[in-house]
Amino acid sequence: MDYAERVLADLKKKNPGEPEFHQAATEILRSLAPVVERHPEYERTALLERFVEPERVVLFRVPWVDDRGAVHVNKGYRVQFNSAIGPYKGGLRFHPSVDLSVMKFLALEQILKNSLTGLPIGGGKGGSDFDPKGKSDMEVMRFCQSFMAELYRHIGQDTDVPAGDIGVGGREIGYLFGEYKRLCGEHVGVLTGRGLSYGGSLVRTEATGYGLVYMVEEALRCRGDSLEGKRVIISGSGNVAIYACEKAQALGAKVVAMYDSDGYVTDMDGIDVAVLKQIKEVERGRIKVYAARVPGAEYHAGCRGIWSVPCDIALPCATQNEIDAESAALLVKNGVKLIGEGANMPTTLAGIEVFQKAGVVFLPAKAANAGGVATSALEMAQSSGRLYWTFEEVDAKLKAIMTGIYHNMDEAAKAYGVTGDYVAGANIAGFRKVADAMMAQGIV
Ligand code: NDP
Ligand code: 2IT
Repeated sequence: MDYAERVLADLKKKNPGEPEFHQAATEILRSLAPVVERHPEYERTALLERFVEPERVVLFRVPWVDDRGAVHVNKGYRVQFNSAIGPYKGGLRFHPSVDLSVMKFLALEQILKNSLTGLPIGGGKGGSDFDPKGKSDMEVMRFCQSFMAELYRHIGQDTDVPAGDIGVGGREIGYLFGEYKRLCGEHVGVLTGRGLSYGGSLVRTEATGYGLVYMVEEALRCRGDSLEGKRVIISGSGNVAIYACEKAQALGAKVVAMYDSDGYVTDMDGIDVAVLKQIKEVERGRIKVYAARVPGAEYHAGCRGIWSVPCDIALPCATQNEIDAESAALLVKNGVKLIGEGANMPTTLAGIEVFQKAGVVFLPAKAANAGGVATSALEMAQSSGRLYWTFEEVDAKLKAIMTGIYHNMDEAAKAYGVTGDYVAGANIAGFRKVADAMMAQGIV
């Protein structure tokens, strides 16, 4: 068995019951096999063994009181996975499905994603199994305050900088920041995705969705094509999905279907983004309402059916493993030409294989959704410099970063003889910088 396969087998044995972590590690380590073959010093210094073991995992309880006075206890996590190239950086996810496996897969992905941005940020992730759905603002605030009452001692602007993810948006970041400031007495850039009135950056809200579409646009441009007239499906209807929809349509595409965890809507005229934002951002409502408000739109219960809607491009922007081999085959049969992953690991390993065998252009999450964290790093730079850049300045930097990542992974794939395999290209390109930094820093 070669070095990468041995490390993978060992990882599975040492971390039982962590399927998402195994899945992410399998994809990454298999891509890295040819790299470690060219660098025997990596095996001598147990570089891969160190790379797949988090530097630190913080696990804590989060007690909070609901509006009726009942006490609840949730689990809190922060996985500080790798700080070779910069302070730990990565979002916080509040969702009932959060467990150690989910946290570790997200943090592992984040290491390579953050490296791909070219900016000095290490990899981390955190969150809780708390479900913000159906909770009042005051319940969410009390939960965030309790979460931060423990987390504050593990983070800092130069050590670990959390941000949002599923279930954590502007409202939650505000409550978390307020509590951090009260406990530490410091107004610093310890969280990103902050509001514009207290240190946030323009474009951070739009960044992941816009960045995804900038990469799609570049991939199409390199093939003599464009978004003009393309039919697009976007899963999810949260932060990433909304701004992917907005940008794709601004560039001439029609987004014909979107979903939330209850069901999906179709709108063959193209989703009305103003209505979508009103429902999702202002009312915090369900996607079903969209079909009731927009003539011609239809609602279908259950979200899996979305992949049966014919499209040229699919942008999964909700959660992990939304597209399995069966859904992938359906998309291929209906003519999909490009997949851009906005969510983290939305396609199963078998699903990826279906797309790649069919010659579909496949832009993997750690490259395609890196625009969010890249803009977070730009927010950190503005905080440290005590200054603000204009929307146009940040947007231009985001676009340059996304096209840069595309070419970086494209070239890495070519250099290793797997032209067009962007899964391998992204893993290799991201890993090279982390490996260099780890080698330079000794056995730590
Ligand atoms: P939001 O909480 O804003 O939106 C999440 C969306 O996905 C909602 O529509 C939600 O539906 C849906 N969803 C979540 N879980 C499930 C599920 N198990 N089944 C079906 N639908 C589900 O999160 P974001 O938009 O911020 O994040 C979406 C994805 O993008 C995640 O994978 C995240 O890790 C990734 N990402 C986010 C970045 C960011 O900057 N925010 C950056 C890079 C990646 P419902 O409301 O019904 O739960
Ligand atoms: O998955 C991700 O890259 C994010 N949720 C964004 C992380 C960040 O620190 O902005």
